[in-house]
Amino acid sequence: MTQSCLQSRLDPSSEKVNNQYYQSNVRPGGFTDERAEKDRDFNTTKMRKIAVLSLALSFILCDSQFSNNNDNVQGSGSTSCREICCLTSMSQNLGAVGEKITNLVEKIQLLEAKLQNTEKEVLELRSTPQVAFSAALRESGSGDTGPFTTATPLQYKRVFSNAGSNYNSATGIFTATVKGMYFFRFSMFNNLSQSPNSVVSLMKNGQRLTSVWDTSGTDANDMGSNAVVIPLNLGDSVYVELQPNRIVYDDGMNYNTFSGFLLFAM
Ligand SMILES: [Ca+2]
Repeated sequence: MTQSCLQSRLDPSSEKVNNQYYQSNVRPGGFTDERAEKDRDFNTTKMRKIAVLSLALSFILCDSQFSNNNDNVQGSGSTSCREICCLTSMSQNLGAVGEKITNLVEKIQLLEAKLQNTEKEVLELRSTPQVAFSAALRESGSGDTGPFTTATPLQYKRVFSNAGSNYNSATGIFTATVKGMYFFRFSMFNNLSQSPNSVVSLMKNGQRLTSVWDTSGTDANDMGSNAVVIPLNLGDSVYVELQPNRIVYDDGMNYNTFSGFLLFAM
């Protein structure tokens, strides 16, 4: 009975447990994961090797025990009793090894599932659109910009960054190529005159969002900023508009800036 038990552990038919385990991983479409099949063959081979080694070890241990017993009590006991004792010991060893292997296979399967989730998240992060830009008004030199008789988009020429190339320094206009939620910020420095005359507005598709204003008082060197978080569709445009007959000043200090970036796609 013990031998048949051992044979069943070494017999390929004993893979039923493993087969059931892997069949649970058959995908909804009815296709078995090829990788899981390879892993199963690999684990089965390993289990066989471990079982054979355990069997050999059990024989050695058992033989050693019998030698000691024979030294102490010569002539006592029969051959059949020694065999039963030996097989019982082997069966216990194999049972313990089998349990450990089962636990290891479960842990490996769990780690594989976690790794697959991590790989999926990395791919999703890599596929996230990257949109961000920042620019200052003047590329070089100093002086006023304006006045113009009509509202005019300010062309921020000194581009610090333009990931995604959605900002056009030739027009001063940001055009969305990704539908999503965006952050925009701009700053304004007045015209350095004793009578300030500066008004700029942040515009979306020709509609005013926010403004910075300095047209009264006797002080100069004032500046301010404003910002928005807005949703944009494909093709929406955002820019900073200098209002009619207004002026802004800038130089190498880069007081007037226009920046924006995609918060998340929608
Ligand atoms: Ca002022």
